Amino acid sequence: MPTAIKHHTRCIICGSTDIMPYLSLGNMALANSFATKQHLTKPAKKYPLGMTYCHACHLSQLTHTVNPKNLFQTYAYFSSTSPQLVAHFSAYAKDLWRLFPTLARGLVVDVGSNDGILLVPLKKRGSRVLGVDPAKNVAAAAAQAGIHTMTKFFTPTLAQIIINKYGQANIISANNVFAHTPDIHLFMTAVKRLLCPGGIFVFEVKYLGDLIGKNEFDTIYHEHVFSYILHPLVTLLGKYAMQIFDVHHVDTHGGSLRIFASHIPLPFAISPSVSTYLQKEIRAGYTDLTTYTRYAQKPPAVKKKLLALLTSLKQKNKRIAAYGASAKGSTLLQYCGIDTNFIDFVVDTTPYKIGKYMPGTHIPIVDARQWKKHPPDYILLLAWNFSDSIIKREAWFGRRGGKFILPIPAVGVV
Ligand code: DWN
Repeated sequence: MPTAIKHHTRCIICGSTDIMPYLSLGNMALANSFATKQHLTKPAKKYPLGMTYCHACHLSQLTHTVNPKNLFQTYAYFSSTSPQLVAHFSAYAKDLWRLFPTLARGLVVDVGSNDGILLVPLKKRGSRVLGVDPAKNVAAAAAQAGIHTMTKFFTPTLAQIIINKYGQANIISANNVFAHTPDIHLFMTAVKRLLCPGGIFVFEVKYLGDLIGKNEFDTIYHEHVFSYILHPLVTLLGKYAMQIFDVHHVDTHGGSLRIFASHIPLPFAISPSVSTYLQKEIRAGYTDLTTYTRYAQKPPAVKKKLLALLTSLKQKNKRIAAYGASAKGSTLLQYCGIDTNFIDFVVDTTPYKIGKYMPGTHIPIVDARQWKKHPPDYILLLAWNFSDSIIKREAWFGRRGGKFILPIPAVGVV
């Protein structure tokens, strides 16, 4: 089995050795490594989880990265489990057809296509679509939805195979995968080869500006090799004679950027949004290490407040459960040391996760029926990014006196 973990002493994007660690969340089990019953007796493999800042290109990257073969060949996350995400990607497909109708009619390759959450609405609108995702179990769900997926990692070799069979792509999309790829240069070489002249490379990434601004430290886990601001992405694409020409903020996953790029010379005008974001990032201090070292004091404050709240509730014999067996939930629970001493179970609607146990803390994951049979007094919203819709859909719980605990951006009870 290839080496599981790699410690980085250089910036992966620009190669500088002038990188400085600024946050450590401790040793953690992989955020989507849900344990089965027979694994409960074995201690979970844990890896250091921390961030470094590059003084040269302003990139935040993990101190240690895990071999993607250990993370993505069977995957626990099915994007379409969350109705809000299905709606988001349906609107995304509509936007692509509205903004680039001629390109959208051609071949669209979605890298990290998961269960086809973007390709299904694109295909319905008339796009020729192809998925790329190494997770065979999730690709099988895409196939059920009528989407063909090449179950490989995205490499220049795979790009050539796609070109030989389908031709170059008019649009390459990559959503919640561009931050997951340690060998981002291999990925970019593949994009450069596969994207047709005049085509667009559009990708969504969790925005570090929101992570810092809204204290979303639980979105740091080993799958997220990079936590991006726009500055290092400009540097990265420039290395491949590509340029960003538009940036939109979107609400997914606590706040993300949707970024549009193409080959130089650009076939599109550069939107003012690009310089606006770059200037905002400088003003906000995101190109200055002190912003990150100052931010590093916030996670311990959340841990202290959340543990104090849960401890006081347990002292009053309150029953507490959690909602959303999310990757971010794995980070939050492990970092705060919250296990079955506090939380009886985690509710989730993902069939793959039900009956398994949270990574590292081994809290059982149950389906919605179970918690309705034995409702707790409090429910900790691990999927806080969907809190509005969850609280609305589970209003019955509030009506019977149940309370929701929101951990992020600040600990509170609603
Ligand atoms: O990059 C990634 C981000 C973008 O998505 C992946 N590495 C994995 C994933 O992270 P996550 O697991 O933190 O994402 P979610 O979408 O916040 O996870 C929500 C969890 O809650 C899922 O397991 C589905 C579940 N859920 C549910 O059971 N009922 C969600 C909703 C909205 C619901 O109503």
